Amino acid sequence: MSGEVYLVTRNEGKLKEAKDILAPFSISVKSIYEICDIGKVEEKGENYAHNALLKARAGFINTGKISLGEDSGLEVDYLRGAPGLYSARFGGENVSSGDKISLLLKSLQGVPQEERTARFVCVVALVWEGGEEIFRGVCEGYIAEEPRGNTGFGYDPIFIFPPEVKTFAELGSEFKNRYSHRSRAFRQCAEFLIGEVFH
Ligand code: ITT
Repeated sequence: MSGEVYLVTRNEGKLKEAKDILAPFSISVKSIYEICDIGKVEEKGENYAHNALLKARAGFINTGKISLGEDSGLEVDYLRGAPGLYSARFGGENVSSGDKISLLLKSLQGVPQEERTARFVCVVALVWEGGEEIFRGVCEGYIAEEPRGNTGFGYDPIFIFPPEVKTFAELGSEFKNRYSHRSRAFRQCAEFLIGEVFH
């Protein structure tokens, strides 16, 4: 491995994807919670970048390790960008992914395909002794009429990737990790780490 970074997340789906995306760069990703219980980082920011930075800074301040924070969300155009920044809390705290999906589909009932456009956004913040950097990835698609597929996490069963006309949950992790918002953000981060951070 060329280096090791710590991701500040409690989301197992994100952690697994980050590990798989960075493995080909020989970068090992571990959860910060494996080495330090830094508690829950409040997402008080007004945008993805701010929230991602709050997480990464909490990791670095508590451990001194190269820390990554990631904030992501699903923006649905018909809902004027909702749930967006509040994707994890859509419908309330502790609502299951299945219930979030049902709620989202209900708010799009009867809306035709051309108005169901949406995008996944992922912002990764890197904090290390040399400074702070931000990387952003976007994946455009649209929202399915009903859930399909059983891989991935969160909204994957209702997010259709247009070139394949299949949901991320149908396409599987290998495919998703090639084209997703998270893949786009983390790969930029990997290139920066290799070029500027690891010595
Ligand atoms: P951490 O803050 O601990 O990292 P979280 O799940 O609370 O975990 P976010 O605040 O960034 O993370 O919320 C992002 C939510 O957006 C996430 O819980 C999913 O519901 C959704 N989401 C983000 N990326 C996704 C993806 O690749 N597939 C499906 N849903 C995704």
